Amino acid sequence: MQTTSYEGVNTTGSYVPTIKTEKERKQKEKSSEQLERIGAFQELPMVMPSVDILYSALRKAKRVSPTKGIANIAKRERNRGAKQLDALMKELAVPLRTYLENFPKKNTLHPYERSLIELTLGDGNYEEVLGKVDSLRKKVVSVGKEHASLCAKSLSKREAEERLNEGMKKVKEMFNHGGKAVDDLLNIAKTLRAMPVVDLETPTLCLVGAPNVGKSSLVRVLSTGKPEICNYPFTTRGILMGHIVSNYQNFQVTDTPGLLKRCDEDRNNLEKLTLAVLSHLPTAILYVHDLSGDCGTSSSDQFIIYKEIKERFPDHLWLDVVSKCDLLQESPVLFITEDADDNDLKLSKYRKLGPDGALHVSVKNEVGLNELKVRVQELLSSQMARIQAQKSDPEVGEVSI
Ligand SMILES: Nc1nc2c(ncn2[C@@H]2O[C@H](COP(=O)(O)OP(=O)(O)O)[C@@H](O)[C@H]2O)c(=O)[nH]1
Ligand SMILES: [Mg+2]
Repeated sequence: MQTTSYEGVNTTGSYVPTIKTEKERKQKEKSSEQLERIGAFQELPMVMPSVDILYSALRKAKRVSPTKGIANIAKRERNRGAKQLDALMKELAVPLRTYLENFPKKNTLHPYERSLIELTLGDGNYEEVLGKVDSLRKKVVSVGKEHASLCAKSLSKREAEERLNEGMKKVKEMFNHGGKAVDDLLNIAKTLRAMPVVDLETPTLCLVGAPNVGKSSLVRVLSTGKPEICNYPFTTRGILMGHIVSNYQNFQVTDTPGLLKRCDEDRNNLEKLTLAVLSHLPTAILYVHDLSGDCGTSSSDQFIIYKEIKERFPDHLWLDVVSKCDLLQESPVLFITEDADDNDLKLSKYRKLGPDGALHVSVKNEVGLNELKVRVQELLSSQMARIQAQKSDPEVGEVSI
């Protein structure tokens, strides 16, 4: 079955109707299921420091008394010892099991959250720490059981006491030794919980482009209030997040860290964050081009990055903006590293005007800003229509530009 795309608002003049194949349709459906599932970081359990878990478990275990009615002192003592060791084992193992059950498996997370985990904690670290907590739990259970059963076999009061003390000591040592995994888990939860919250149902405009092209300045201009600074834990530079309120509708506008011309393997976490946002979140793109020579990335490099991103995200709603037009001169700026490339017509056109249909703006001289706001408004309204169509019926969510 093939579904023809719904014709959304065309903001760049480059609208091409697309035909969706069955496979693409299924992918879309999958992504609409995921639409509901973001927000796992805010639901992570509160993890107690390992020393607190240990001391609380020891305290509780020591309060356990022997079963009533055992007259024989030796029997009573070994009953007490076995019960206390069993209690200690449970008091330690149960919280660990609860954590393991409530920290989601990475493959069940929304792909955006999965990327954030990788960018923040490093590849494989999340699973590794959870694995260590699980092996600590298993050790607690086996060592606890072993000593409880040894204690239950004691022949005298004294032996039972000794076995109890020895068991307590062993479990304590082992927990002290492996407790770092629990503390690592606590820190992971803290870090992930502090991550900026993303709302998949609020249309978001993402500013994309090379560094210093004027993205943050435009976020400030487009925001109706004062933009907040979002801090992702792996970057010291905050990312601006603003809100646009119009006709009682609320939109978001956000910066992404600048992209440089290089291959994916060489990209730093900031660039990877930009790609994760574009790959996994339903955002509209406002692509910023600085052709004035002011940003430090040559026009030809910007053109290459632009073409790559455009090719990579063909389904995103898109608007091109040439920034800092107050600085633009008659003849385009050429970096020393660049060739004149007179034969490349597309590039020489890009150097002068940016991509076809790009809006020229200047934050400094307030040129083009009103038109930009109107165009952004249109873009976000189409984004809203997409989100709602996808939400109410994934089949109708076949929207593409
Ligand atoms: N002349 C001029 N400078 C601008 C304009 N917009 C931004 N800038 C300057 O360009 C630099 C980089 O801007 P910024 O918004 O931080 O860029 P970002 O790195 O893409 O977020 C800053 O020094 C801004 O003041 C503009 O319209 N005209
Ligand atoms: Mg910036």
